[in-house]
Amino acid sequence: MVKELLEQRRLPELMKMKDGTEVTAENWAQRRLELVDILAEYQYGRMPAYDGKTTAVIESSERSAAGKAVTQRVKITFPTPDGESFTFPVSLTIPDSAKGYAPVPAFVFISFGYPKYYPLEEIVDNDVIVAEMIMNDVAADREDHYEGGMAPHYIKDGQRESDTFGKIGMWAFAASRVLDYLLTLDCVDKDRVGVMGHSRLGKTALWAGANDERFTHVFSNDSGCSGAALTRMKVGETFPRIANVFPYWFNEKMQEISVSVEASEQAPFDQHFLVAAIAPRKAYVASAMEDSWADPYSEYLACHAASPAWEIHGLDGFCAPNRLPIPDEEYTDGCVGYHLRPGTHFLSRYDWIRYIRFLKGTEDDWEELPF
Ligand code: GTR
Repeated sequence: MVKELLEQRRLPELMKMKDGTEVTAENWAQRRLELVDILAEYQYGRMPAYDGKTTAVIESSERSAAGKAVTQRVKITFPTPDGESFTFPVSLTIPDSAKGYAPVPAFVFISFGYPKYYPLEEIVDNDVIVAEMIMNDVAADREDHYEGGMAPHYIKDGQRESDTFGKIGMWAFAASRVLDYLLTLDCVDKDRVGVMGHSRLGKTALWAGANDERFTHVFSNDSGCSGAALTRMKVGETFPRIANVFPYWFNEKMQEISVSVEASEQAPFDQHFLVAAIAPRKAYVASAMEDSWADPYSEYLACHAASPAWEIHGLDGFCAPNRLPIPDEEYTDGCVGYHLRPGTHFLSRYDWIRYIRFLKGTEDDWEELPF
């Protein structure tokens, strides 16, 4: 059934190089770069080159999560191409347990900064570090003609080339700067560092993970259109709609492929390219049953369509049945995790708990997670 549903979507071929060569484990690294390049060209814009000189200052530190952790306010600074620098804050919570012998997993959580659900105590009880970065501290989530945040250091007078990045690219770039800092900390397990975001920030987490291979796990919560959901035959939000309402999230060329639904379905990529660009690392896509704007089935089918990118490495890709999912099902046996939460568009405790499990990876550690 899944095969037929995917055939109807007429997706661009994932497992062929641009020159037509079959994709194998040997040329995967090259194919991955092709995927990132095509997504940068048509949708998100290119990531600026970076020399790696990120610095951090701990501004304050306080006990948190009922006294089981410390939350630090850290100012992250990175040099910008105009010879200046840009600084943004991160809220970094380190459980006391991380001061033990073994380093612990960590999330870079790209956040709206207003109460979407953020279960700090559960995260801390499970010996996981979380670094929360708020999108508006990096670049405002509105049409500001690239005058605020990090944008003017990269874009002069609001004038962009067709492949200059937009806000999604900026938030993703900043997530990598948070990662620069986390990777300097002894308490962080470098083999388990995930990037996570909800909705527009789920799109951002996928793009951050596609670009930065140091993220070992990538979590997309209800990311929908131009996130994990296939564009071809998608229901709910479409490219013309998203490109019209949120042009500043994307590059300029996104407008050209978004003049109509037909034009967007002719684009030389679909969103399974984005999920696949995370291979052979771990990806997790989560949907909510009532989130028809994002389209849960188009997210689920994208996971199936991306799965060969893991299989060529001899890994299990997306281990899910040959049918559409029903609410409360989760598939986490392969390198691509998925769940379909009952309910609406939201980042809930239900979602977080499954992300913690997937990031930790070992069932022994799950005892304190009630569902
Ligand atoms: C909506 C947008 C979606 C999604 C959502 C969100 O307005 O159409 O693509 O990103 O916002 O971020 O909450």
